[in-house]
Amino acid sequence: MTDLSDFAITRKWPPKDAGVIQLYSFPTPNGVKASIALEELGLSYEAHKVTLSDADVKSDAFLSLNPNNKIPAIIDPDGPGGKPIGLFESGAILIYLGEKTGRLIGADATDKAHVIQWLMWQMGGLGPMFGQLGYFYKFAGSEIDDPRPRARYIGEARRLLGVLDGHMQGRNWVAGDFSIADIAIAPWLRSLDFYGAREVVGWADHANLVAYLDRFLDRPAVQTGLAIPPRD
Ligand SMILES: N[C@@H](CCC(=O)N[C@@H](CS)C(=O)NCC(=O)O)C(=O)O
Repeated sequence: MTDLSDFAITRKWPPKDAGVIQLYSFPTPNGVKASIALEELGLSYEAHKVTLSDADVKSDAFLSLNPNNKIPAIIDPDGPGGKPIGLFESGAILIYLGEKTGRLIGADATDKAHVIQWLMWQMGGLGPMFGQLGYFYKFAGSEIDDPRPRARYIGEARRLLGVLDGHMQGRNWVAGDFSIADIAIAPWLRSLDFYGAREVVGWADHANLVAYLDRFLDRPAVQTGLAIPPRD
C-alpha cells in the first residue's frame, strides 16, 4: 500500500486513496489546467480544495509541497522509478502528465517542440499578462489613479490575442492535435469574461479565438475539469 506520509501536506489534506494522484487546487485558470489534463487523460486522482486564502495556500502544510504558495500542485504516488513525486507549477505538471502517459504532448518530436513552445508562451506571456490585466482592470483598478498600468496590460493583452488569433487561422488546435498547450492557453482566454475585460481587449474581433474557445469548451473532459475541485 502506498504511503504518502512523508509529504507533510497530507496531514492537512489527507488522501482517501494514497494510490492515486493527489491534486491540490482551486478552479482558477491555472488550477483547472491540472484538473482538465487529468480528466482528458483519464487518470485516477483525488482533488483537494486549496483556496487562495492565506489559511490554505500559505499554510505550512501547503508550503511544504509548494514553497511558492500557488496552486496547482500534485503528488503522484507512482512517479519516476515507481517512487512518489511532488510537483508544482502548472506548466511543469502538464509536461509531466504528458510525458508520463505519452499523450497530449505531440505525436512526434516536431509536434512536441511546438507544444512546448506554445505552453511556454502561455506560461511566460499570456498567463502573467492576463493576470495583471485582471488585477489592474477588475480588482485593484478603481484604487489606482495612474492609468498607465491598466493601459499597458490592456495593450499587451490585445497584442497577445492578435498573435494567437493569427496563428489559429486554419487550425483547430494550437500545435497539431489537441494538447497540453491548449489546456494551458484556453482557460486564460476564458478568464477575460470573468475579468469583464472582453470588450476592452477587442475579444469579438478575434474570430479564430472565439471559435477556438467554443471548440475547447465543447469537450466533456474540459467541462468536468473546469469545476474541480468544487468551489464550495
Ligand atoms: N506560475 C504558476 C502560477 C500559479 C498561480 O498564480 N496560482 C494562483 C491562482 S491562479 C494562486 O495560487 N494564487 C495564490 C497566491 O498568490 O497567494 C503556475 O502556473 O502554476
